[in-house]
Amino acid sequence: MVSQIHPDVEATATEIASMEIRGAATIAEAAARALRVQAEESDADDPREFDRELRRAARRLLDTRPTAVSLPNSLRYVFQRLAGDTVEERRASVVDGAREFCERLDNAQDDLGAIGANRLRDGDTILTHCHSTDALSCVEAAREQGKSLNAIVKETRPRKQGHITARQLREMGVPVTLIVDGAAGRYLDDADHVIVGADSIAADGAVINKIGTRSLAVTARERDTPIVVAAQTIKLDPATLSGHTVEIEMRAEKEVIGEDERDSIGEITVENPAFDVTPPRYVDAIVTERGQFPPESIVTLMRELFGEQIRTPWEN
Ligand code: RUB
Repeated sequence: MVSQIHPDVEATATEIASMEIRGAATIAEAAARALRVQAEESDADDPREFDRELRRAARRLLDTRPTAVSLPNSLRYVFQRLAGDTVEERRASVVDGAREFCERLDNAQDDLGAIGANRLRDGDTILTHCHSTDALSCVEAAREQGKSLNAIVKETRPRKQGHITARQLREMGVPVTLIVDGAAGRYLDDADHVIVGADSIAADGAVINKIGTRSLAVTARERDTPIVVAAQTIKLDPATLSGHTVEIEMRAEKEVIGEDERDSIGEITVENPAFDVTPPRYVDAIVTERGQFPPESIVTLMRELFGEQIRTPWEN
């Protein structure tokens, strides 16, 4: 019998690949929910078939975008709770595991926000890049504490996620100045903090985030503007403990330039890396739900949470 991937899993995978579902935490939550639907709707009649279906669904979800480690971490969390002798027991364990994962994700973001908010003072100006729910959670918590903040928001070419950030900051009552990416250097002197999210954090404390984060961090360091990375612990990449590097997603050329415009220029190469790596020396603090850490010490937390043995249960 060929194990079936549920249409909802297929739809979630398509939406992650096309970025209708995007951002590391949102992707993680969608993946856990998709695995739950796969389990709930499975009509496998023996546990081995049930597990085979789950593994296929997990591989389909993993096959979408390679950089955000929150995706494999979310699947790993659910698989670690897979238990029982019957299909019904195994189904229940996945449903509970996925529900627990989503609850923990929400709580972690709130806890992280409360910690990050302590760094922000009344009247401060933040400068943002891309759109990060973890970073915005810090702003939201600061607003709830009654602090007034201003924001300079980088547009974030080519997909302009800065527009999402601008809209959400406005909803929080934060005045926003939107700038093109190249203007960041000029506006850094007006900023008290650069605050960004992360897709993955390596064992050496390097931060993998939206392309442009690295040059922003380097310039911010030159101006002595602190750079804060807001990242729940599901952004910690346990595979980097054993020397694996994080794959940087290369996206379609057409996100950068339309075909007609490209043809009018002549023969050119277009490249569109979605993420870059910011070395730990440019980062002041990584704010997690477990506290804030200098990037160089994040490895201790990573070992505590994941151990040295990294399992990939979907490969069996
Ligand atoms: C999103 C991005 C975000 C991180 C963190 O990239 O780089 O900064 O994913 O987001 P993309 P969050 O738009 O290509 O997915 O804090 O919401 O997890």
